[in-house]
Amino acid sequence: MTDTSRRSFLRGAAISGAGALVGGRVAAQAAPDPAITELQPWQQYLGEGVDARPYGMPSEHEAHVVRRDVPWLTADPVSSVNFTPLHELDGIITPNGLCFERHHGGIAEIDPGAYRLMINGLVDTPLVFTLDDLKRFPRENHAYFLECAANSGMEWRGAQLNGCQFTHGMIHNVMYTGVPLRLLLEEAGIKTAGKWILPEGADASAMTRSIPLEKALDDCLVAFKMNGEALRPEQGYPVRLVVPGWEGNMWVKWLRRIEIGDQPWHHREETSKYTDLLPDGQARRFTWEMDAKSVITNPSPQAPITHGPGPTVLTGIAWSGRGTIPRVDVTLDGGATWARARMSGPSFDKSMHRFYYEFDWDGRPLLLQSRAHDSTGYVQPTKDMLREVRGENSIYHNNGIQTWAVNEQGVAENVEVSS
Ligand SMILES: Nc1nc2c(c(=O)[nH]1)N[C@H]1C(S)=C(S)[C@@H](COP(=O)(O)O)O[C@H]1N2
Ligand SMILES: [Mo]
Repeated sequence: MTDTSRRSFLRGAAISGAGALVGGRVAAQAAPDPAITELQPWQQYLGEGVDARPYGMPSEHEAHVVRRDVPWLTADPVSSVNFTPLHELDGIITPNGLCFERHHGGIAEIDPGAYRLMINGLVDTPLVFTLDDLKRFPRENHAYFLECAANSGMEWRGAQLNGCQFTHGMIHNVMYTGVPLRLLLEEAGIKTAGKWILPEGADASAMTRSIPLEKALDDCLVAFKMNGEALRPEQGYPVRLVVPGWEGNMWVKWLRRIEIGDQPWHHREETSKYTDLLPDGQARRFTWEMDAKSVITNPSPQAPITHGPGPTVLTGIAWSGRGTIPRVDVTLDGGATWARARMSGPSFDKSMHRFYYEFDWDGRPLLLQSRAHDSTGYVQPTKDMLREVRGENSIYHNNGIQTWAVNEQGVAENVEVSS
């Protein structure tokens, strides 16, 4: 190594404090690093013992990693939504305390001893199950994403909210344990005329949605565990309906009753809400499946590039209500050139997928986008392509490609680049 190259190498190391990235590797420090040479406070006391934290919480240094709401979106927090901090997470599982919440009448606090699930309507034998009764049926474990159909709904007419937490955070991905709904329906015996089910929530909003019997018998779960532990009150404790791949609104929380009928009920949440007005004045309805979608979570407006030019890790999530995600493409230049991202982590049906793209940032502005391909061959559309078909009046089911503009400082912003 020549003298000059050695000097610039050392300068690089000194500036970054904890060791500079040189050719992708962390170089040793030039000057003594007090984080190494000084005795740190936590080396000088005995820490708290094993029972100090009977239910563990994240480090105090992670206190900023929380669900957040957008106060002006809704008039009252009991009928509102907050958002999963996607830019702080990795892998595919959403921790229970960070799953976004959407309530129409606040959180019902149910005494599990007084919990009952009724099955009535077009059945041979109307049944009532306690929580203990449900736990005597064979259970299954599945990781599924739940996405509110209104996710990205504020972005239809152009870029609006500055952060993937707010543009895409009405999603969580959880490992559920539950009883296949099919087993409970078989226990009651569906009459030949029975073609639809109406799950109903025990909260003050008494959430109800019509679901075709075919889906109910296929893969719906009556779930009582999330990521191994009891459902959180926010997510429907003690029991919620899991409707894989379909819009979050149908995943009735605090599930108290399932009625079987011969036709849909046309309730509020499937007429005035969760429908989209098309340009010709007709409304799309019963749009249950969530189309393939993806978003880059880092870098993003809440997670700028802070390390300057050089090796950079781009990551994000992708999902489809119709299957798995075998492929995600990313572009750094607003769609002029695309590269294939690296998928990492389990690829489950109707579950979140994680992708990475490592690149050497030259410090020039970037226009970042990701594009998901699902196992049916469907490719995530641009926002312009969506608007061509759907017009400008939609709120729900916006799965268009998201763009983040990154400037020379690494600051990222929500913009729209679409064609
Ligand atoms: N009983 C009941 N179930 C409900 C709701 C509700 O308000 N009450 N909200 C629905 C909507 S619109 C969505 S998007 C999901 C949100 O689930 P989460 O709060 O676990 O994120 O629950 C659905 N199930
Ligand atoms: Mo929703």
